[in-house]
Amino acid sequence: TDLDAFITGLPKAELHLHIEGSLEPDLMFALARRNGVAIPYASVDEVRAAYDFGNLQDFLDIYYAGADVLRTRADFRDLAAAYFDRAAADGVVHAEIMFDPQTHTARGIPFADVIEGLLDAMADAQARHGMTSALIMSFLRHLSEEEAFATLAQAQPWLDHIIAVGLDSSELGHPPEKFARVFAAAAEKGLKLVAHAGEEGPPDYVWQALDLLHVDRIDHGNRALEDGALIDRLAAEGMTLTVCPLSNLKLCVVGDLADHPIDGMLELGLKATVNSDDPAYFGGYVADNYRAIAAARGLNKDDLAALARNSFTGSFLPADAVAGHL
Ligand code: ES4
Ligand code: ZN
Repeated sequence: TDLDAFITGLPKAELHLHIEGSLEPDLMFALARRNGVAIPYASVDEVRAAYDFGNLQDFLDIYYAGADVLRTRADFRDLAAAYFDRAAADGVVHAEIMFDPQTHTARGIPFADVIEGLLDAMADAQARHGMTSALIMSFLRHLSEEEAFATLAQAQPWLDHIIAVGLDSSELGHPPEKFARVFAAAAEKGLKLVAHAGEEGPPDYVWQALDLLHVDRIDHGNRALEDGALIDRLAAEGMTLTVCPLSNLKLCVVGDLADHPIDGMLELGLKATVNSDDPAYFGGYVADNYRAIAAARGLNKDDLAALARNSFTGSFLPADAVAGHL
């Protein structure tokens, strides 16, 4: 349709994407074969049938198991190359992608192999698609502060290739305050800061991300809408929220996309953006997310253009590059 073509043709930045969450079942099988890794599925259909989640933890258990097929620098390159190809086809011109080094270093995969494979694919995406990209190194919040500090130390030789640190994995019981010191250390090294907050966790976790972590963006932020003072704070600061509609549906953060708050966020003056989170697990890439939310909430072209504009103003691109995309 006309709106489909408008969405695909709209230049967009993707700001919330876990590269491990872009592992499609067919690549999972190919890498399992290439690396001689056993996987608990007989077919791609069986994999897809397993992607029925009641909450965030249900998803994370399957997501970490799937990541076990990723072993070599070439695996990380192939994973990211497949994502960049799909993103380019969706009209993404800039992508800030998260990776979870601890998921891999805990299995004995060298940090160097993970990041060098991703950097290979990023250079290739620039060459083949003219796409710019940046890396966000995410700490797993179910692990300790000490382990996050060790990961930051391992990243030291590549800090010029990392734009920001992030915070992901099991939110409930692992508040932002647990990582205040490691985020301060990252900021001192010149890194930007983002954190998942208010996906399943309460508004207090969003306050903590702002006041204790001093984040530059909030990933998700849905539950901030429960707190009027927090809404006012986010709006006054012009804080970007990286919202993920199909993720919210699959993880039961919303019961139905028809009840999704994306347009409500815009009306409240919040800088909401649309992102795919873990597209191989949640049923679609970024254009699918724009299409789904447009259909469910009756968004028009102006709304969609505002969301895309927010994706550039909320990005970590230099000001002249942002201006070039507006
Ligand atoms: C994630 Cl949707 C989501 N939430 C928290 N942590 C994550 N890691 C990958 N996807
Ligand atoms: Zn996420």
